Amino acid sequence: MLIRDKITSENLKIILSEFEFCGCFEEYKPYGCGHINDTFLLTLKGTDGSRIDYILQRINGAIFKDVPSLMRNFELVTAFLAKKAEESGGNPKRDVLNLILTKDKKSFVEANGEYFRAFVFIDKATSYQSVEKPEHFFEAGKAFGKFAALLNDFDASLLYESIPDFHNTVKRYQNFENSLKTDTAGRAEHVKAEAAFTTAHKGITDKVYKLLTDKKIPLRVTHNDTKLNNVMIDDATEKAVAVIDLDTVMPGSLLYDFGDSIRSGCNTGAEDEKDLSKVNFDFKLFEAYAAGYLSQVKSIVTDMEGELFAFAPILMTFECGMRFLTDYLDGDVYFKTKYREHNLDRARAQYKLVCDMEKNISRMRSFINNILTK
Ligand code: ADP
Ligand code: GN1
Ligand code: MG
Repeated sequence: MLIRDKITSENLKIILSEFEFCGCFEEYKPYGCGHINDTFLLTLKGTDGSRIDYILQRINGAIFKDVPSLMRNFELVTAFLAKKAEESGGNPKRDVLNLILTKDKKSFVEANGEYFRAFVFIDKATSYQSVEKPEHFFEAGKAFGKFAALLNDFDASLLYESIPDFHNTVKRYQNFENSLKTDTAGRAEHVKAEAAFTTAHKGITDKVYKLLTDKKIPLRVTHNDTKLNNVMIDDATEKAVAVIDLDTVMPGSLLYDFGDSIRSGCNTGAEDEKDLSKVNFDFKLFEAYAAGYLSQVKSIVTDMEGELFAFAPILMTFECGMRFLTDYLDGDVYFKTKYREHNLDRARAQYKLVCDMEKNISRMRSFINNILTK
């Protein structure tokens, strides 16, 4: 999917007149490194001349087909978390993503077939692309763990499933096989090694999925997109502030959430690193995240989930690599890409990380067991 970094002047006018922003429009510019939505930093000038920033997002309509239902999820989850923050003496204005409503109290604006939403800009905080300090990653673990623990008593039946089968690795594997066979973009020939790697890992794809469908591990309300840049870290205190990017809050598994954070944070290289010698699994960072995450979810984790925490990063890294590879085969229709081989580079980096994680599974297992049995 191509990066779209402009808003038509007609739509901008609609956005500015409908959302309850404070101040006069100054400018907007593309912001952040998300792969899905078009995110902008919108700057207004207050009546006293002060600068007021907002996050404005054009929701990816190709992926999210029912925006009103998606935004209903946002409203429910943010209201629930804000109440929890208030009850525990936290700051709901900063600990939770805050939606800007429209003048008629809606959480999104439709303008000529495009959907927009806006958030209070979380100031003096950073969303990191890679871990700069283990302490940050420990804090990210705590934040995503707390998120799951808080949502443990959220009624899952209230939620619309924004992307069905999101972490259904069995289905994701079938999609890969179909894309390889169909070869829409004529790229199958260039991915022989990656396709062989994928096929060789078919056996791991039903492990967690089957336990979930057999109800041997619980289906919970989870975030489902727990990569490092979906949590904001306060610049002064270096503690996590809010968990963001709530598009995929749906029924899921703690294993998916834990695994995806390890995938994104324990990579010594970038997600799209071309030089695979730079892509390795950082065990120290694994320890930091696991300690933070498990400190928050320990009391709700079942024995079987506990046993699978060391496998989850392998599964989620494999899933992500397979998704990038599938999108490459499909002609880059899902993830935003900056150049032709971008999804393939991403897939290769994920698969290199899978190999390195596989070598570390026993170490991961004993670290997790130590925490869970203490
Ligand atoms: P995507 O689904 O495309 O990943 P996100 O909701 O994660 O979109 O937003 C993309 C990026 O924008 C984030 O990684 C973060 O850097 C930034 N961002 C999103 N919401 C906020 C916010 N409320 N305050 C500050 N930065 C934000
Ligand atoms: C996407 O939206 P973003 O950039 O935080 C994707 C995740 C992938 C991730 C890989 C809704 O996350 O599932 O793991 O890219 N989100 C969606 O970087 O598909
Ligand atoms: Mg994001």
